[in-house]
Amino acid sequence: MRTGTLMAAVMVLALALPAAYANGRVFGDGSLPMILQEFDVNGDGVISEEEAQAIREAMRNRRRSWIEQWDTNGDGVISEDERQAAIEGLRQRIEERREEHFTEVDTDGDGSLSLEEFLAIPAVQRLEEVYPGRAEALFEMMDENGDGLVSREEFLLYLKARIPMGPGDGPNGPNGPNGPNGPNGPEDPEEE
Ligand SMILES: [Ca+2]
Ligand SMILES: [Ca+2]
Ligand SMILES: [Ca+2]
Repeated sequence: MRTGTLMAAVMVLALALPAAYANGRVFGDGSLPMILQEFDVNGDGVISEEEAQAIREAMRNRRRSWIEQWDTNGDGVISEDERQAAIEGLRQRIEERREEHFTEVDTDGDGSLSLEEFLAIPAVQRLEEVYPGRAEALFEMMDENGDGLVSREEFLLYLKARIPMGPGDGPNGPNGPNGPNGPNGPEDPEEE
């Protein structure tokens, strides 16, 4: 049931989050989840009532602008077709971002990633720092046909299969849970 997912996620964000984190409540180990950090204006690690209001406001605006975007015929209702179109649009955007990401990391522009190019990706370097040896194993996993290179297709295929939520892995793609791609990974196992 993909159709309800988008709206459901928006509703959850709009309603549940601010309520849960209002009143100066501290999250988990005391650090705020990323989505809330940007609202922790004074940086004390706690969402004050005032900051919680700002969150609610931002969520409302976001939700409104999404609805405006989806309701292409302007009747104030998101029809099934409009919902599908919105999801399709998001899917395309995600794929475009992934394509761009590949182009960025394929530094010699030959259309495939060498191991060196792969290891030069900042996110991969971070992975390697935390789990030494992991990056190379990952590269081999992505290299489906085992020719020692990760082609554009192999790269995209891998992202599609492993990271359905979106290109938060991209250097410029902080995958804010508020990103419209968040609740709408192109892959929804229930539907396939
Ligand atoms: Ca409509
Ligand atoms: Ca290359
Ligand atoms: Ca390959």
